[in-house]
Order: sequence, then C-alpha cells, then structure tokens
Amino acid sequence: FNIRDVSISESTIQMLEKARRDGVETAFDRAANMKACPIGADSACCKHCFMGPCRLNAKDPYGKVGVCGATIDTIMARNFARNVVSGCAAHTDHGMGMLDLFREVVNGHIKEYEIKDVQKLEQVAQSVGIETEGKTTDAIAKELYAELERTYTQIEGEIPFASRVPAKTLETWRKFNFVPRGAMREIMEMMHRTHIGVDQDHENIAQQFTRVALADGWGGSLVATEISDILYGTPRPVAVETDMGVLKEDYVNIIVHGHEPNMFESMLVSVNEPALVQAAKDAGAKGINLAGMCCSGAEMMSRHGVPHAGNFMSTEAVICTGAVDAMIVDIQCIKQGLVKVGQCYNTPIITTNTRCHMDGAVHIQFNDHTPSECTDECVIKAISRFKNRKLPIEIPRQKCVGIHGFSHEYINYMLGGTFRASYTPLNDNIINGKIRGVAGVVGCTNPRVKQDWVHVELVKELIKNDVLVVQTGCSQVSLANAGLLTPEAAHLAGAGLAEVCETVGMPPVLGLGSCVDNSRILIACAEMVKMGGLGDSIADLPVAGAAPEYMSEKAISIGHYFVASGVYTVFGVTFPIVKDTKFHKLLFNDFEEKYGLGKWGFHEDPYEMARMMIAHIDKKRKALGI
Ligand code: BF8
Repeated sequence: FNIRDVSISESTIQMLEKARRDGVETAFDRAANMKACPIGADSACCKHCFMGPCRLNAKDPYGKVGVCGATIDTIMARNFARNVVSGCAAHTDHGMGMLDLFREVVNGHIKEYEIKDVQKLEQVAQSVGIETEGKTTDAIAKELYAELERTYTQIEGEIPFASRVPAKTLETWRKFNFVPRGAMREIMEMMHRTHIGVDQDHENIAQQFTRVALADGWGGSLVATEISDILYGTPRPVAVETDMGVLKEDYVNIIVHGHEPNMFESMLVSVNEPALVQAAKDAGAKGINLAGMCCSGAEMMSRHGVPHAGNFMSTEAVICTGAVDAMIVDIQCIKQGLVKVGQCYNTPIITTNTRCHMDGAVHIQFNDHTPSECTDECVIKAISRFKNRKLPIEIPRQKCVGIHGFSHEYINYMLGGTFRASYTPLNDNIINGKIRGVAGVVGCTNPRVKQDWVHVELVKELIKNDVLVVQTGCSQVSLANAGLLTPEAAHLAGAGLAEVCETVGMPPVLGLGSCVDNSRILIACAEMVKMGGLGDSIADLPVAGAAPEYMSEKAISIGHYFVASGVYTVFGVTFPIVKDTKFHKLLFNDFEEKYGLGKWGFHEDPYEMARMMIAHIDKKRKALGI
C-alpha cells in the first residue's frame, strides 16, 4: 500500500517508511493483508452455540435462519449486545479499580495517594444526595464510597448517578425499563439473555443492552471520571505538546500507554525521583522524558500537562523511532503487535496490570499499595536500555502545542466566571444563534480508514458551520496534532462561533480528556437542560455525536449510551448490521421515534457525516423555535 494513503499524521508516515526500510510490520500492513470478513462485518453470523457456527446472507437477510431458528434480527441484536457488554465491562472495571483505590485511600491503607480535590468530592457527594454540611472530608468520602459501590453491586433499584439525569430523560428510561440497577447485574443478565435459546426478540434484547450501556455512561465511566478528579485533581486548561516530536534523543524516553491514571501518576513521581534522575545522568542521558499515548496520555495531559506522543494507530510507529527506552502499558487498546515491534528496536514493552499480560512482554506488577515499586523498576529498565542503545535514532520533528483539560467544571467557570458559574451563557449563545449547536467528536483511529483524516475533516466542517466541538480519546489527539486545539483556530470557525471563542478566549474545539471522560459530555448535556431554554430532556438539545474512526467495542457501548441518553450519534468506518432489517430500523429510527431518545447514524464520508449532524441540530433548533 501507499503509506501516504493510510494516514495524515506526518510523524506516523515517516515512521511507517522507516518500518518498511527496517522490515518491520505494523497494524497498517496487517490490515492491508487481511481483508475484513464480509459476513462478520454485517454481523450476519452466529457462533454462540456449537450447532453452528451459522452464517446468513446479508443480501437476502430473511431468506435463511440459523440451526436453532434464530433470525437475522436476533443474531445481530445478540452480537451487538455482546459488543456493548464488553465495552461496558471495560469501562466499569476501570471505574471499579478507581473506586477500590478510593476505598483504600479513604480507609487510610494507602499513603501515596490522597484526596486532592475536596470541592469536587463535596459536589459529587451532594449530587447523589449526601448531606455535606458540617461533616469532615473523611466522613463525606466514606459515605460517597458506600453510595458509589452500588453502581456495581446493587441488585435492585437505580444506579446512584441516575440522580444527575434530567427528569424527563429519566422518566423515559423508567417507562421503557432502561434504568440500570448495578453494572454487574446488568452485564450478567445480558450474557444470560444472549445464550442460545434465551432472548430471541431483538427489541427485548435491545432493552437490556440499553440498560448495560447506561450502566457504562452514567455508571462505571462517570465513577471513573469523578473518582480520578477527586484523587488527582479536576483538569483545568493547560498547554500541552503533542506528537512524536515530544521525544528527545539525548533523554531516557518513557512512554505510558493504556487507560487508568493510577500507574501513570506513580510514574510521574518516579521520573522525578532524584536518585533515578541521577542514575539516568550517570548513564549519559540529560534526564528522563515522560510522555503518554492513547487515553492514559489524555488523562495525564489534562491534569498535569504531560506531553502526548500520539493516538492508537501511532503506538507501533513511535517505537520505530528507536528512541523509546520503555513502553509501559496497563489495560485496553494495547496491540499485541507492540511486542514484536519492541523486539525489533530493543524497546522493552512492560505490562503492569493483572488483567493484561502479553506473551513476550516483561511483566512488572503494579500495586496500588506500593506504587513506586513497579514504576521505579520500569524507570531502571528504561535507563539500562538507554545505556545500551545500539540502533540509530530517528525522531520526527512534528510537535504541536494545544490547550487541553476542559473539564465540565471548568467549562462552567469559563463561561460564567467565579461568581456566576453556569452554562447559561452557552445556552444564550445557542439560543441567539451564534453557536448553532454542540457536537461531540470522539473515539479511536482505525487502519481501515486514513488515520486522523476523517476526524479532522469532520471537525473542520462542523466548526465552519458554527458548531462547537467537544472531544475525548484518540480523536482529541488527532485534532491536537492538526493544530485545532488552540484559540487561534477560531479563524476556522464560522463568524458566530468565532466571536464567542474570541470573547471567551477559548478554542472552537474543547478537549475533555480520555474515553471514560465522555461522561463529562453527558454531564455537560444535563447542565444545558438544567439551565433552561433548550427543552427539558437531552433529546431536545441541538447536539449530536460522532465516532468517525472507531474500532473498539467500548466505542459501541459509548455510542449506545449517547443514543439512549437522547443524542443522535453517527459512526464511520463500518457498522456491524444489515440494512433493511427490523433491528436496523430499531437503532436508526425507532429509538428516536418510538422512545423519544436519540438514534444511530452511519456514514464513512466526513462531509456527509457533518451534513447529517448539522441537519439534526437544525431539526432540534426548529422544534425549540430558535
Ligand atoms: O478508550 S479512543 S483507541 S485508546 S477505545 Fe482505545 Fe479508541 Fe483510543 Fe482509549 Ni477509547
């Protein structure tokens, strides 16, 4: 394949060229050599029992059924449900890990971490009905822990953060039995219902995967975000360098890639440890240079301004620089292919989490109770690799500075100022038409489409049409590398949006953090409803969402919790479903028409995607009479 056709990231292109010269294979090569299975791509196959696997014909979806008699709608709904379950499990397990840490900190069993943001602790406690007046921080934290544990373990009732859902949206969920109880129960029931011979009605299956998805967005993901903010601080805007140019030839370069902030926070302490800095200098380096990638990178750039070296499709490419002295990973989106690329460049790939080992990688277990034991050892490994560097180093020059760290709390403050912090100015600017609407553009990069290109073109088109864009995950890094996360990018926005950006001094594209931080977008939507003037449910808002280059099951779960919260959500790349079927109609039409919530959309082309989202925003504006 032609390397220029697979990415617009110049640094990644340069490294893919080097990989080719060095005879190193990456996911771009594997994608080119592996044609996607057309039956699986349409979700027209079922392997949930051993009378099959069965395959149906997407061109004649109702012409055949599986051995058990399952129709195409049942098969697609079951497959989709299992995607949602897996995505939800990933986010809720991450959230539960954060909650485990919080419990240990609150009970005084861990000294290395502490409650950094007391104000946020109180706000979150109040949001779930905990009285904070006159109570100690410790007492509030203990009560909050007990309350949030219900997000996972509760057998009956509604998850705690249901209290933050706009009343009318919640009423709709109650009517259709969409309110999650506890994530463990919802996931278990969904796995049961997708077993052979259980739930064989696509609409009933969708009822349950809707509960699962909402247990992710308003449950596990929101808990992950809120507890991370309480323990590590709520992000505020910070200028951050991104792209591979953040690597430094004469420093020990350490990259952390994955999702949970715990290990990365400890790594930040380790790389500043005087003895380790001295050890790096003794090895001939000028110091230690720490950078993040993917979502853990997004967490750390938002909270601490740690440089970010690139998104999902750049993780193998960055190793080809030869300058990475260790890549430390925890969970999720960590390609097994990294191990082989690491071997080619003598870069150790170090796994640190019990949930994620990789054949051929070094494993150094991270423990919340003794965090520096793991991260110090990782640094020592990196220093020793630096000392033994043999291969030539080639670091791309690309480096961009953007502003990141727009938490929901900061947006509130930025718009209203200290004394009248609120979303009212945003609502006012939407009502007066300077801002046409708000779009969330999020998600992965995927070698099936040109890396970063779909994200960048879609976002440019949206802001040009006065749509304010909020971002998370790998998409945020695509746009940061393209230079759009700066106030100066306002000149690319339409006149109305540009005027608001210039007045407030904000970029037209706001970076909200990692993928679990999509919960910040949900809360922002809830606030917009609360401030008034834009209807009384999330479904009334002139907003839309997109994951134009998605690749993970987590993205499917996120997409569905946005749809179920009331947001029109458009995906790119491919959609695992057959058109002109009942299940397709349910997702792409009935969730809006029948339930009064959001709906799914699909298009590969960024300009068409933008047109669909803007048309939806205009439809909502018209319904509001603005
Ligand atoms: O959770 S955007 S490739 S890194 S799945 Fe993965 Fe996708 Fe990146 Fe983070 Ni989200």
